[in-house]
Amino acid sequence: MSLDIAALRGQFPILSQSVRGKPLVYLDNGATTQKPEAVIQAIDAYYRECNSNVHRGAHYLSDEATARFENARQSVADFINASREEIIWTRGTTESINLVASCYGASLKAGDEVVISTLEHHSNIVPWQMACERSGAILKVIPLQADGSLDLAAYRALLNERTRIVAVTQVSNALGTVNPVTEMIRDAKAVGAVTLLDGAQAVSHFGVDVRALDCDFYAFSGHKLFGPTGIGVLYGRKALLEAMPPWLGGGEMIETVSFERSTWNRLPYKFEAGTPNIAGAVGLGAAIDWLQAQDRTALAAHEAALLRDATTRAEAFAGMRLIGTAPGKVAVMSFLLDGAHPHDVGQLLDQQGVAVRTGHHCTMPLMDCLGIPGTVRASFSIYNDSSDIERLFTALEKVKSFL
Ligand code: C6P
Repeated sequence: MSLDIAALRGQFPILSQSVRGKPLVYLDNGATTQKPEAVIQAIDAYYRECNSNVHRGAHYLSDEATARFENARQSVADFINASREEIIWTRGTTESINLVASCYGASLKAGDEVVISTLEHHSNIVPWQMACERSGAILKVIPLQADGSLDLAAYRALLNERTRIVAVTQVSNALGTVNPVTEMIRDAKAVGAVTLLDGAQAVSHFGVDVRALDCDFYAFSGHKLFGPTGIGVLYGRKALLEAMPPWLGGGEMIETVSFERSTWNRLPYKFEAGTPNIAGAVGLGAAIDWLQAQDRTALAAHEAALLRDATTRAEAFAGMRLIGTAPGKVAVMSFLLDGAHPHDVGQLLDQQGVAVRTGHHCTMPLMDCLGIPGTVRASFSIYNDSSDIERLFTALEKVKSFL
């Protein structure tokens, strides 16, 4: 399959518009990706053709909605090599991690240890702080090296028989560092710890196989994977999900209810109380089916070439400092311009039609560790091309002259 990025980009209607009088250059893909026509149509078709509640109605529309909803779950399961019953719909990565921190975290005891890393997004820090506060467990943090990679020797030194959970991101949203998670999971398992991977920034860039990774939990969001907002996934190893108490109580998650006691539905419904985001699930299923039909190896190579090109230009750009230079990083160029606040740089780029994110990227402890208030972050996706990089650097030259 040969790559035709122009044709691929043409499938994303939002990208063909002008903003502030300039053709849009969208480099904020770490925050959310844009949606292809196939996803927009799947959501539209759901509402036009079969909007109904799932698993409940004794009528055609409900059967059809249920089929689309459950087919989407199967697409997710195939996408990460899990089984259907191990795929729980959530609102996104944040909710998925909170579910594990609450339900698996309920078994934590005083003196147990939870290991996270300096690279974590707030959503893989705060739920664990809350779980530790409830249980008396202790939070341990893997330190960072100068290039933005984790200090693996320090990680190994943190692990011991008290380590109950290791929860780390697969890819850093702020720096693009790809963590050696296979190795990290093996080390965690050697001390009997359960592992959770935050896959929010990984799934859109390369294939993920939860069985090969051998992780216990894997979390990601639909909206960073060309799907809609408000839908996400928690993968959990079946035996662990079965042993965990449910999270929210209500309809769907029960088998029987009496005023004396209730019993729980089978997996995955035990963790899906209430009417789910049906259109969201259908949209995410369509996004995954669409992505799986692309040549992902070629797209990953395309993204890597974009990052190489951008990095080479950045290194030659006077006054620009790259933040995070770990080998093998993906799709993110975080930087600072001498004497300029990231926020001002972002605003001046926006005036030229270039969308980036600025600030701490919900990684305040990481920024503290780096001794900076934040960065300007250009994050790339499969539909970006060399003209976007060209426009970014032309705009940055102007920013420099303004400041
Ligand atoms: N990062 C960014 O601009 P939600 O909001 O639940 O879909 O995803 C949270 C989340 C968790 N982990 C990582 C590694 C993430 O990057 C994110 C979201 C966005 O970097 C918005 S802060």
